Amino acid sequence: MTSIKDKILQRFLEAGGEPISGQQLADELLVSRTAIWKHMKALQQDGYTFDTVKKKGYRLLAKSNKLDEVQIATHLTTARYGHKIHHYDEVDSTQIVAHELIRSGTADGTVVIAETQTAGRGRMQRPWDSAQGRGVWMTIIIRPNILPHQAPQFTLVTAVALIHAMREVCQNFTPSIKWPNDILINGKKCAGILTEMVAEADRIQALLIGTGINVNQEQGDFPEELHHIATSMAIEESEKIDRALFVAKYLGYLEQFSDIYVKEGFAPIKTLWEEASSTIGKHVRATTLREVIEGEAIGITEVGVLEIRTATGEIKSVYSADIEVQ
Ligand code: BT5
Repeated sequence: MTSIKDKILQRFLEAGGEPISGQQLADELLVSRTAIWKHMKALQQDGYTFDTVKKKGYRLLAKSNKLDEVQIATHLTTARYGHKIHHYDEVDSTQIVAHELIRSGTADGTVVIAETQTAGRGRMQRPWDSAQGRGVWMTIIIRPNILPHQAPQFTLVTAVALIHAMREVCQNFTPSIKWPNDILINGKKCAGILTEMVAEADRIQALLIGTGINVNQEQGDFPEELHHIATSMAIEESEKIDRALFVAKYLGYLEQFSDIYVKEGFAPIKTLWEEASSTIGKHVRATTLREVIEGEAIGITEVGVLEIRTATGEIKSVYSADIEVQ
């Protein structure tokens, strides 16, 4: 975060509505008052509103509704995650942008975030609806020292981080995890996780953790086909959510739980996961690439694999599937 424009914005966010004079900014940042004025114009174009207080300077009246790096940084408590944020108004998919960044060797914890996606995707290239300015459509690139077969466990690590962030920011609902990659509120999908990796046979180069989180949509913002299956945090909380604050909390928990996982293994994550799961103990129908398995979801294993007891008493392990909870 080095540009003059970002530094000006940071000062106004810190000032909490108090006026700052143009001369003071120019002196602090070692630029001319004309330069300050130009950057303020650019901030206004980004959606920030200011007014002028006689003899005192400018005052920030309202923040932009965008998820820019500076707003997230004001709430960030992490050591690595989110220290570099690539923010876009529109991309095809944050996963695609992240893949390109990995090729150019980007740092652990780099985030790609977009106000909307034209080709957002879920697992198996299913489309992901990414309403403009309403959600958190983001990919974080991390470089944990783990083996390729451990990558799917990061979906569960991420789910636990999302649950903790939602609980911290919202009070009026209880989110739960549907194995493996959905966050539900009152039975409807509020977020989905897509974990991809760039790896050699025995070594992970990078994980790309994509999260689509419905934050501030109203019911009418969802396309017809999602009306009965999707919800947003704001719908369930009955209040709009500060997306930048939420992203910062989410990155904080994700870094904390990723570090625990890398140091101590899956066991501590498993405990947190089970406490937030709405799948275990339910009758489920799991559609895998090869078969459909029906029965009771009895738990996840020490490595995060779902176990289902079928009507004949046989216990089947499910590594990846779409789950219907009945
Ligand atoms: C997922 O896939 O749930 C993973 C979604 C990951 C999206 C993020 S956004 C940032 C990053 N960049 C990307 O391009 N992707 C990631 P899956 O389990 O396959 O679920 C997909 C299904 O969820 C679709 O077939 C729809 O039925 C439903 N769906 C689509 N958009 C939705 C939305 N906004 N809210 C709730 N459900 C949705």
